[in-house]
Formats: sequence, structure tokens, C-alpha cells
Amino acid sequence: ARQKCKRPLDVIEGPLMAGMSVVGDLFGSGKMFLPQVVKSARVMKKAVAYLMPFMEAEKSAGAKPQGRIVMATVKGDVHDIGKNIVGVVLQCNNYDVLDLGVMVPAAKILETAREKKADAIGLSGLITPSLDEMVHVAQEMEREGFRLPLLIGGATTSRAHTAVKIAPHYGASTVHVLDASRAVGVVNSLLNEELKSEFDRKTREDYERLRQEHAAKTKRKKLLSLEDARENRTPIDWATYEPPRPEFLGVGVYAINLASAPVPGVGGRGSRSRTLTGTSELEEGKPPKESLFRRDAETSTRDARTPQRIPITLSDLAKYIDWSPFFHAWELRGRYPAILDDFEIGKHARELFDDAQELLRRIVAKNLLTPRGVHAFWPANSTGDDVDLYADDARSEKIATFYFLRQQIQKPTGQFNHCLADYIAPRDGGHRPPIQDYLGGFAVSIHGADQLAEEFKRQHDDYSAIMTKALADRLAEAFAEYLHKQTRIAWGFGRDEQLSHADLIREKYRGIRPAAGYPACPDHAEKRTLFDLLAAEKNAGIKLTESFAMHPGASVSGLYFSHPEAKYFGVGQIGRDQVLDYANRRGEPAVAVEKRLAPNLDYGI
Ligand code: B12
Repeated sequence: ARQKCKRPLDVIEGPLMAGMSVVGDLFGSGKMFLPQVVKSARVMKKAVAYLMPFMEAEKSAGAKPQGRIVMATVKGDVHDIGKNIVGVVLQCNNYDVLDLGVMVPAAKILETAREKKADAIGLSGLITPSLDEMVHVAQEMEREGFRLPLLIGGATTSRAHTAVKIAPHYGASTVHVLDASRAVGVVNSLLNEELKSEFDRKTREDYERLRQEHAAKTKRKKLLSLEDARENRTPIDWATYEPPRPEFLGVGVYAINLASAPVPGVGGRGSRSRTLTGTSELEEGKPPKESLFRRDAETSTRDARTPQRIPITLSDLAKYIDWSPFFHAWELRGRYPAILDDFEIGKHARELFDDAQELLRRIVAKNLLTPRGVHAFWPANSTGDDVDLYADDARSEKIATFYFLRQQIQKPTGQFNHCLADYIAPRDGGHRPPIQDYLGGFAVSIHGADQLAEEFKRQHDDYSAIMTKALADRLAEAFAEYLHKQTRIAWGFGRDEQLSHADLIREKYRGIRPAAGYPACPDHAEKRTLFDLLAAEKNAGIKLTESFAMHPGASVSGLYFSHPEAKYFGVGQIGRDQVLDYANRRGEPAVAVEKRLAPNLDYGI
């Protein structure tokens, strides 16, 4: 094409842009799917990269974009798959996207927007603390007199939150964008002279209605007092129940190469470090034999207080992947494996899946990503809505407390106001000594995805970069599933478990693993306690940001409960009485708690 056209720029402005415009239109009208769009963008980017030296030789500037958008994942948050996808889709539609990356402070976003003469700003966030940071960015934009449209996106955001909490702080257009397929339509409308005022008027009307609905809903909802909710706690008969005792107490560390894994420092009080035999088999690239791990798990004595060091490989984890969310990340809705045979999208799902398998094979064969994880068990008893952890079975020395929240919504007769503490035997349940119950905890991570994705980006291959991160997320979740299975084996009741892959995904096992931030324990701050107990930074290389996001992004952490009646639930809305009680238990000012739990409050702050 370069030789056929007069100037290299003509190739971009001619066939390439015409092609991308077709892609953009087809995607916008739902006739093309996201993976194909990102693949088309790869062709475009590679072609532009090829043409660049010719254009430089000619000193011609690139094609003129439709507009410039500064995008960033806000301070404290590390997630960028969604933002990156939107970036690629906007680029396909000839927008110049300045992506500032993750954990970006408000000042940097605004400074760049001003300096680069941006036409719009886009913010992304995955976890609830990011919502507050987005409010802050909006306030700063107002304070500094910005008039650019503000786009809000990311898994934790919503139209309602944008309308109620963000838009009122910023005078110019503020719009929530649900997903990549809508991003282009919204940006086109906001930046088009003829369309923008009508689009803005409609959005404002819509958001005003959402604010009114929100206010009405808040007034309507009647919560139980905390006292009454506690009266209606999950009824568990502790008198007839003997909790399982895990086969070890303290910390177990999982790493691909034990030679490089640090010696764990928490939980193994007064014990010497037990290392596995046969470490020569654990060099990078050589998967350990299955029997090596089994031997370790099965021979640990019930009283071993020793930190365990256990080998893990990517191929161990790959078997535990739940593929359905992988397709959702690529905006292909449906459940795996049925999605592969779907009448409408099956062909595209298959192509995507084949590409994913190919990259996964390379990642596993060459150890391009590194799993690191840690789990632990502690003697535990509940006290009210809290769970206290003890140094040992004497239970005289308390080492930490997890603080939980209780549902306060009015329930029909026969349903209960759950709190995670209900699933741990109470300390003052009339038993002397208290029932010997235990709590487990874990943190797992897949390291190296950012670096690998960067390498793909350098080759102008956003498709593989996004695929890498999506696979790392799947492997992180698979790691949590895998470790939960090892945990059930260590409790004892998991030894004879006969569950298929599908049963595991449907969580047909005994016990639960709620994570801080998920609906049963919405306070992300509990991760700080968990991380200290697990020495997760040292043992799994995971860092917590100021918003309690885990870095690297492909990380999961949570708690293990073993009681057969333990189930997942959402805490939902809570009243001020609970907020004050919770703040008091944690020894924190109520305002700090209100800030973190804003989405759960049944009153405005
Ligand atoms: C997959 C997933 C993960 C993956 C990572 C996902 C990722 N990299 O983005 C893993 C397994 C690692 C994970 C971990 C955690 N997760 Co998670 N996770 C999800 C899940 C199931 C899907 C999210 C996803 O990937 N969607 C696909 C991507 C492509 O979509 P997206 O990011 O939303 O982006 C799209 C749009 O939002 C929009 N968009 C995004 N950004 C932008 C920006 C602009 C400018 C625009 C215009 C549009 C736009 O367009 C994108 C493309 O369509 C959601 C639940 C859900 N159904 O949403 C929970 C969820 C996001 N997770 C949640 C939580 C709590 C966690 C953990 C804290 C749990 C824990 N304690 O371990 C950790 C945090 C990890 C960390 N590093 O800190 C909560 C967050 C809410 C909250 N209460 O904070 C959710 C909502 C689950 C829930 N219901 O509670 N999680």
C-alpha cells in the first residue's frame, strides 16, 4: 500500500482509517465483537509503526485525530484491563488516547490534561475506595476551573454512583460509561459540536431522576437496629458441633522456586523451618512431581507449628481456571464451555479461547509469569461480631482481631441477619474452655503480567497485552481455588472430596472464602490485618496501596471459614448505630469508617 500511495500518511488516512471506521461502525452496531476489534487495532498499530520511519523521513505529521483523551486508573487502584480495552477501542475510532497508567494522583491527571490540551478526561477504578478518589478528581477539576467532559468507568462504578456522588461536584458533563462498546458513542456525542448540548441535557435529566430515585429509596428502606439484628443472628448449634482442627497452624508459603522464596517469618513461633526434600526438582521450569506436594500435605502432623514451604507451578493452577469471567472481560457474554457452541458468538468465543490457550501454553512452558501465595490457620473464637485470633491453642494470647459487619435489613420470618463472625464458635458460649475453632487466611498473586504486557505493547500488540493480563487474573483466581482445596485437605474434611471442575466453580464444597471488599465483608481495611498476619508482602511479594488495592493487580486475598453452614451473603445497607459501634470496636473515628463504607451507608454523608 505504501508503494501504491503517494505519501505514507495517505496509507493511514486512506485504507487504514477506512478499515478502522468500518470496524468502529460494526462494533458500535453490535455486529463485531471486542476481540476482533482489538485484533484489528493490532493490524492498524503495526502498520502505523511500519510507516512511521517513512513519515519521519518526509517530516510529515501523523493523521489528525478526532480528539484527545487523557485516561487513568485513579490513585490507590491498580487495575487497568478495562481502561486499556476502552483505550484501544477509542484509538480504533481515531481518538488520541494519552494513558497515564495506574495509581495516578489527581494532580497528574489534571496537569497532563491541561498541558496536552485534552478534549476529555477518563477515570477508571475497580474497587470501592476508588469511588471516593473519583469524587476527589471531580472536585479538583471544578476547583481548577476545568470544563472538559469527565468520563467515569470501571467495575465498581455505576450510573447511580456517578449521578449521586460524582456529578454534583463538577459543573461540566460527567458521564458514566458502562463498557467499551458504549465508550465511542459517548465520546463522539460529547465532542461533537452539534450533538454535545443535547447529549449533556439528556444525561443531566437522567442523573437528576437517578438522584431522586436514590433519595426516595433511602427514605423507604427500614433497617433493624443493630441490637435487633444481633438478636436475629445466624442460629448455629455449637453445643453439638466439633470444629475441624487444621493439620498445621501458622503459615504455608507457595512459590514456583523454593530456593528463591523467602523463609516465612510469621506464625511459626518457636519452630524451626521445615523444608521439603528434593528441592533440586524445584528449579524454575521443572514442575515438581505431584507426589512431592502430596507427601508434604499428608505427613504434616496435627501439631506442626512449622511454616511450610510448598512448590507450585503454573500448570498446577491452569487446571483450576474458571473460564467464564475470561469471556466476560472480552465482552462475550455466556458461560464456559457452552459459550463455545453458542449460535451467535460461539465462533468468536472459540477463536478467542484458542488464542488464550496458545498464549497460556507459552506462559506455562517458559514460566513467563510467577505464582506466589501464602495461607495460614489460627486458633479463633468470635466475640460478638468480631473474630479474635490467638497465638496458640491455650487461647490466652490474642494476636489479632477481624471486625465484621452484620446485615441490618429487615428479613422475613425464618431468615437471619448474617455476619461472618456467626460462623466461628463464640468464646463465651458457655463452654469452659472455649470451643477450639480455627480461621484460615490467604493471599495469592501472579507476578510478571505487567512486564510481559509491556513487552507486547512495545511490539504494538495490545491484543496479547490485554490477553496476558486477563490470563494472569484467571490464574490468580485459580490459585485461590487451588489453595482453598489444599486448605480443605488440611482441615481434614476435604480429603475425600470428589468434586469435578464444574462443582468447584459452583462452590459445592464445604466452607467459604470471603474476601475483603466482597459483599460479606465490604471493608477493604481488613486486608491490612490479614497482610500483617500472613506477612504477605514478604511471603508472596504483594503490596497494599493506600486504598488497600493489591499490587500486582492479579492478586486475591481472603479468609477461610470451615463451618458447613457458612455461606456467602451481602451485608447491604447499614445504619449509623452499626457504623458507630464498628468504629468504636476498631478504635477509629466514625468519619474514617463512613468514608470507606460509603456505598453501604443507609444515610447520606
Ligand atoms: C475479574 C475480577 C477480578 C480479577 C481482576 C480484574 C481486573 N483486572 O480488572 C481478580 C481475580 C484479580 C480480582 C481481584 C479482586 N477483586 Co475483583 N472482580 C472481578 C469481576 C468478577 C470482574 C471484573 C472484570 O474484570 N471485568 C472485565 C473488565 C474488562 O471490565 P471492567 O474493568 O469493568 O472495564 C469495563 C468497564 O468498566 C468500562 N471501563 C473501565 N474503565 C474505564 C475507564 C473509562 C474512561 C471508560 C470510559 C470506561 C471504562 O469499560 C471496560 C471494558 O468494557 C468483578 C465483578 C464484576 N462482575 O464486575 C469483581 C470485583 C470488581 N472485584 C472486587 C473485589 C472486592 C476484588 C478484591 C479486592 C477481592 C480480594 N480481597 O481479593 C481483589 C482486588 C485485587 C487487587 N489487585 O487489589 C469487587 C469490587 C467492588 C468493591 N467492593 O471494592 C467486584 C465488583 C466484585 C464484587 N461484587 O464485590 N477481581
